[in-house]
Amino acid sequence: MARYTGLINRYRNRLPISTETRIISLNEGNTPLIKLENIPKLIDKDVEIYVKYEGLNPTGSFKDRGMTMAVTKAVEEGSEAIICASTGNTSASAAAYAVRAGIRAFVLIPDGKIALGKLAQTLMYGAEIIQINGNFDQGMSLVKEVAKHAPVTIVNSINPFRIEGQKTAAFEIVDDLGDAPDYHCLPVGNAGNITAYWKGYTEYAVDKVATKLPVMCGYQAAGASPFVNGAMMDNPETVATAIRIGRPQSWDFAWNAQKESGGWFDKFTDEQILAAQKMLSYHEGIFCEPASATSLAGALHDINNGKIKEGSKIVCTLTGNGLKDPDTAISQCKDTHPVTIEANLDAVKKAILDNM
Ligand code: AN7
Repeated sequence: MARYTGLINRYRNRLPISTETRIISLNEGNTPLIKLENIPKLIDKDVEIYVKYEGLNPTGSFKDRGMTMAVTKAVEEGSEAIICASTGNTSASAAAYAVRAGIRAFVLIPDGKIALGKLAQTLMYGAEIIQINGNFDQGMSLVKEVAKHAPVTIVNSINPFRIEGQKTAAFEIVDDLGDAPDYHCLPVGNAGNITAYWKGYTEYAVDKVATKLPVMCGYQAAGASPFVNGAMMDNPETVATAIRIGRPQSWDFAWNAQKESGGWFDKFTDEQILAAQKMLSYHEGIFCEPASATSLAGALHDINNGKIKEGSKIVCTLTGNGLKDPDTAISQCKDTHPVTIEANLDAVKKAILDNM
């Protein structure tokens, strides 16, 4: 058994890899599946909710699962540069894995619309950052065009190896729970992740590792909700910049996951998304970025209205770490200003006793 070095080694018999392949890894995957203890009591419902905390991947998001595979295969095929369009997390992940591999990374990002932490990472990993006066969808179409004219491998989720890597999140959940959950809730932007989870759950069911398949619930931001509208859209807008996407690349795959699983799409306002983000940090000690909280916002909504049945086991994917977007977090806590006091015992004692 090879020394454990990330998800490719763990699941190598289910991935398109050979014994000769040089694996580009940062020990991604194996993220915690955390059972919520306080929120089910707060909502007074008989449900088991688990969160798959993908913010603990090496660059702080689920993108690392797909990137270890995509960059491994790009290097195997002799590629010397990768490229992606990104709302932030893909660019950070691509940049890190490119460094690891010793190849170049070019990333197109919407100017001023990516969270601070993601920009900081991408700069520190030394990627070639190309900011465009446009949104993710425009960046994506430019990337597809330019890849025809320059020797660069696209590592967005239209690269099938991205989906292969990301399907391992479903394997880990089944391996942890002993079977598939009843419902799987996740935020949907480009829809690569919902596609990947469905592929993973399906493969495990076909091989009888799992006895059932979950109902897939895809949740979007109200201002960026092409699946809920049933049509692609221009000018998507949401505070959850990670999912500020109007023209999802995995359109057909995601509809397939919804139909085959008997699931659904729904949308939530920025206020609802931020309330779910705060609830999770405030009541469970789990800090995710705004887009990620869309999965919990949706789950709670559908538990309340009975679409998700009581007695069920639900998994929500928390796609990215809360530290990715400090600006949005701090602006939500305007009413909880830290106190500043004199540096002496009496003042500290008073500050504590006044608050007990
Ligand atoms: C935190 O980084 O598209 O539905 O360019 O960063 O698979 O696109 C990010 C997407 C959810 C949506 N949560 O996943 C990018 C990018 C977070 C994300 C999504 C993203 P998909």
